[in-house]
Amino acid sequence: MEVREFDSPAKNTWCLGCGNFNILAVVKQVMAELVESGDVKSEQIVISSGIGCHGKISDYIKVNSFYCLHGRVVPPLMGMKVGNQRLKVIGFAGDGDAYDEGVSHLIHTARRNLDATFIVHDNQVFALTTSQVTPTTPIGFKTKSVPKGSFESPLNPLHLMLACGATFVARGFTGDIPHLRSLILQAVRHRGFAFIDVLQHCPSFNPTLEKFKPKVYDLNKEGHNVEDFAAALEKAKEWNDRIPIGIFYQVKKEIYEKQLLGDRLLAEEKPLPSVQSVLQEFM
Ligand SMILES: Cc1ncc(C[n+]2csc(CCOP(=O)(O)OP(=O)(O)O)c2C)c(N)n1
Ligand SMILES: [Mg+2]
Repeated sequence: MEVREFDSPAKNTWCLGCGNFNILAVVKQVMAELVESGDVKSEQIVISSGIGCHGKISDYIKVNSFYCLHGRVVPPLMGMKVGNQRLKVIGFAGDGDAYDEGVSHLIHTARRNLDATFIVHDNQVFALTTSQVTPTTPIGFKTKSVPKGSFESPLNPLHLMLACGATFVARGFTGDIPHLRSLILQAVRHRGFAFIDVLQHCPSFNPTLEKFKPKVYDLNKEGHNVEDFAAALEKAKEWNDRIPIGIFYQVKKEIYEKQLLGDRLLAEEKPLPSVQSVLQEFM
C-alpha cells in the first residue's frame, strides 16, 4: 500500500508552512502502514472532521469521511462504531472545535471509552475565522478579539481527558514528525478512546514552532510509567522551560460498543429495520 493512494485531488488551501501539512502527511503514512500490516482495509477507515482550517483534512485524504458541523466531530464517530464495530474511526478537531463548541461530546465519549482516535490540531487559536481566543490560548496572547492580551486561564486538555477516564492520553508536536507518526500509529492501534493533543504551529496567527522546539522532550524516553495516573497528572502540569510530549497515560478497559452490543454487527444485520419499525418500538 502506497501513501499516495490516500492522496485526494482536492486543491489544498492551507497557508504555506501550516502545521496541518505535517499532520496530514503523518496520518496518510499511518493509514498506509495500517493497511500494509493487515490491521484494516482502506475502505474500513472512516474519518470525521470539524469546522476550521483543520477540518479541511477530510477533503485531503482519500478515505470515507464525514465533514461535521462545528464542534460535532465526536457524535458521528459514535454512530459509525455502534453501526459497524469493524470500522477504524479517526476524528480531527481544532482546539476551538474540541474544547469550546464540542467539549461536552468529548467528555462523555472519553468516559464511555469508545474505540476511536481523536486528534486535536491545537494551534491555540480560532484560525479559520482569523484569530480569536480559544480555551487553550495562553494568558497575554494578543489577537483582534483581545487586543490587550487574553486574561483567561487556559484549559489543560490533558488534565481534562485524564479526569474523564480516557484510556490513551497523549501530546504530539508538529515540529517532530517521526515522533508524531509513532504516536498516531500507537493511538490508532489502541483499543479504546485514544486522545492526542497536537501542538500545531499556525504561521499566520500563532507561529509557535521555533518557540516550542527547544523546550519539547519525549517523556517516554525519561522513564515515565504510562500506567501511573498520578504521574500522568503531574507530568501534564509541566509547561515552562520544558514541555513533555508522548504518551502520558495508557490503560486497558472494556470498550463502549462491546458492552452495548457484544459481537452484534448492526451494519450487517438483514433486513435492516425500517425507520418506522424502529420508531414503533417506542410508540
Ligand atoms: C456553530 C458555529 N459557531 C461558530 C462558527 C464559526 N467558525 C467557523 S471556523 C471557526 C474557528 C475554528 O477554530 P478551531 O476549531 O480552533 O480550528 P482551526 O481553524 O484553528 O483549525 C469558527 C468559530 C461556525 N462555523 N459554527
Ligand atoms: Mg484552532
